[in-house]
Amino acid sequence: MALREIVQFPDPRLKRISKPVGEITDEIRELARDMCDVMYAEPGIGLAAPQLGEALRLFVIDTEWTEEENDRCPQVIINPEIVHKEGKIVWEEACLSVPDYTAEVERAAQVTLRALDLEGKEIVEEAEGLRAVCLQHEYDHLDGVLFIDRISRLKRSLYVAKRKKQLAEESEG
Ligand code: K1U
Ligand code: ZN
Repeated sequence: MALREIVQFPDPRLKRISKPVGEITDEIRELARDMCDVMYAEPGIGLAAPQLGEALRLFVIDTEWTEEENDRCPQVIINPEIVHKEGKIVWEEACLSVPDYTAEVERAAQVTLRALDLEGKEIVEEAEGLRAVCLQHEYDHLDGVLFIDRISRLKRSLYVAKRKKQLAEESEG
């Protein structure tokens, strides 16, 4: 089946605050499957529902995946809450919805996340390093926040100008 398209900056759907998932229905299971398919195809190490245009509080993550080993271990995270943050870490981030750009972002170095899995079972996870960074990046998507909202105003405006130029050139053909 065809892969779903990723919503890209500056699409206003990326700015919405997503709604909690109620019941875990077949539609939610299908959305989670679509999200994993897109994440591995890109490839990425995470993907949030708003990136496929769905304003729902769920994301998928696989920070262990590498192209060489292609060992898939996706985790579906539903209705997450970050219940503890500690320390600081700076990581060079990218985003599948923010084409052709990376920047250093400061985040909490360790987080504790509480969420539901696809079976509706509660998960509590303590994470650090890339895993902590990625959990916070994906969690931000659910609140309509992109990593470029967490960099300096100057860097963000330079990226916005570059992106506008890129889109104008694309529409000129
Ligand atoms: O949310 C997204 O758009 C996914 C994004 C997650 C992320 C990357 C880096 C830091 C924090 C969060 C990506 O996966 S971008 C692609 C990427 O980083 C990557 C892809 C393949 C292998 C390793 C990394
Ligand atoms: Zn992202």
